[in-house]
Amino acid sequence: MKLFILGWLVIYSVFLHVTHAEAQAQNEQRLPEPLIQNVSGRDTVSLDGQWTYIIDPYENGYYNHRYEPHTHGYFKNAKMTSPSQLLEYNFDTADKITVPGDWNTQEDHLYLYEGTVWYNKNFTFKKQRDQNYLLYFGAVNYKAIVYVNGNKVGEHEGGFTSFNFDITQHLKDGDNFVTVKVDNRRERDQVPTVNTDWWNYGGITRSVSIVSVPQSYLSDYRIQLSPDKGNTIKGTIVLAGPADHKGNVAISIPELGVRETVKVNKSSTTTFSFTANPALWSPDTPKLYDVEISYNGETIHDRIGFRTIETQGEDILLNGQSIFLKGISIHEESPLTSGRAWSEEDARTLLQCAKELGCNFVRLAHYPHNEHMLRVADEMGLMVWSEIPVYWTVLFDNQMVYRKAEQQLAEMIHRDINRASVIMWSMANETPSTDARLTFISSLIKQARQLDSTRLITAAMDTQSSTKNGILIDDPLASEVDIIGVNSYCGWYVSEASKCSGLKWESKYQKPIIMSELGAGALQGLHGESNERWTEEFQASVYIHNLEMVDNMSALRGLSPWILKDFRSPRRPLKHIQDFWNRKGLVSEKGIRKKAWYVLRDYYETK
Ligand code: GCB
Repeated sequence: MKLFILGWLVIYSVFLHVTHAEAQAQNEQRLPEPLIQNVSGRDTVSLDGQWTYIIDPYENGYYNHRYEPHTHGYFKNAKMTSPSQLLEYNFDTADKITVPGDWNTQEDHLYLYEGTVWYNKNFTFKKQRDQNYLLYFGAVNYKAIVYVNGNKVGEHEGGFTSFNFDITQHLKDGDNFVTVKVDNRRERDQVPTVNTDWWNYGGITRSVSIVSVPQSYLSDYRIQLSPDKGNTIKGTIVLAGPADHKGNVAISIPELGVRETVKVNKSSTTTFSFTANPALWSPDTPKLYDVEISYNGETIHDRIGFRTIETQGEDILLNGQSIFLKGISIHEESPLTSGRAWSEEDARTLLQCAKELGCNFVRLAHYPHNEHMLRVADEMGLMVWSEIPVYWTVLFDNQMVYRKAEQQLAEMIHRDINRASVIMWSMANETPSTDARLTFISSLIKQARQLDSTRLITAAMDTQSSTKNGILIDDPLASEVDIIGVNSYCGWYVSEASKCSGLKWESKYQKPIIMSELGAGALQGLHGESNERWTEEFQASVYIHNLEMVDNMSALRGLSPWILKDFRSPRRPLKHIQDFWNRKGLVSEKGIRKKAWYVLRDYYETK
């Protein structure tokens, strides 16, 4: 009997092993190809518009087929194990949804939905000989698994960064279909983790396109002013593709009389430098140059500004001159629809609003925003703080989580490396001061400096100590960054507004400080005394006293109060006041200015 049981145990464990191996092969993660630079300056076919979708809270379309590698999901025409599944889940009868766009604000029944939704798009295509095709997503929140004509082409995790897959072998002349499994469930081991103060908008939230490139193609480039030598432009070009790299890359900047040729060799990365005297980019003169880069039959157009940014003691120097950052924090939420912002019009409206406030700086919180925001900021002359969602309590002692954060950091830096507006990369927001967190964020900083040594590093911290007279900045993380970001809610979460003006701030570190958050909530249109919470007067009073307070901080070189516009947040349920909106906006969700708007605008006029 004992032998019999043992025999079964052996057989069962072999079975388990095989099943596990099959599942692993099946789930094999195909990671995106290296991110392609400047999609909007290339030859593309847009897949934006109407897609069909199926809501799948139980992941039926995925897990029912999890052991058959080629029959994932609900695709029409795919070989299915169960015909009944095919009948029930045919995309032909499915409803339509717009891409780009979050699902929450498009369909009432998806307002609070968190889970899987399958997206499908049918399209016709004509392939050109000797071209390669990359399927590019601006962003999908949070996890995407992508199929072309029923074949899995890859997956991506992280809701705010771009990714692309080479789909050349799966794309056909004539009818094609792309299917995407989108899952926005919050999990403890994600970046961000389960707890945030913003809406978890799900869906294909940014544009989708097919980019056509030659067999050997220019996948990435960076062109910028050398930080140490004023009249030198330097850069890197990165080639990719199945064919051999040979020939020249031509770089021209007609307005500067630049026509350079860079010889490529078999290796994929080449650096170059040349002399030029560009007019420098700054908020007052946001000069951008047309840049043309050609290689192997492809010509890419870009508009690039040239400037330097550095710190010296407690100063931030833009083009060698000390500058004060008059900023505001912004969430990527549309001023037009109150859903996730993605369009150029959204970007123009949000950033124009910041300009009218008197800003020369914006903090794009709390994750990388869509590319329009950076390109419009370049054009309008707004300096940018760009950040990854290492927010609150991500699992700092988990290596997988670290890799996720590092991946998002690399994707953020890659995409926006040529934007003059971006002057600093932020690693984290309000993280608890522990050893694990210090190791985690210090490693991110090291990585960021390796990827881009030309920009400043920051992090927003709320971990200061109290002293007899006020507050001491002593978080060890502050010693790792170039600019110390401080979030402080004097008069709202702590203390009373009138007591804030007298608070004395000290810092252990000789570095520039940005007050990266301050603020208070107010329901636009609600009026009362300045000590009545939720009134516009209360919010204005908090601003008045906090601005007096920051004026006494000797190392203060900028601020980005919280926040431009009221934004949706499930953490804000207070009936008739919040109704799931964080009310700390200087304008309401409809764009109506509150009293505090004018307080900050007047303050910036004097700066
Ligand atoms: C913070 C967070 C921000 C919140 C804000 C608030 O400190 O960084 O994400 O939305 O406070 O309104 O409480």
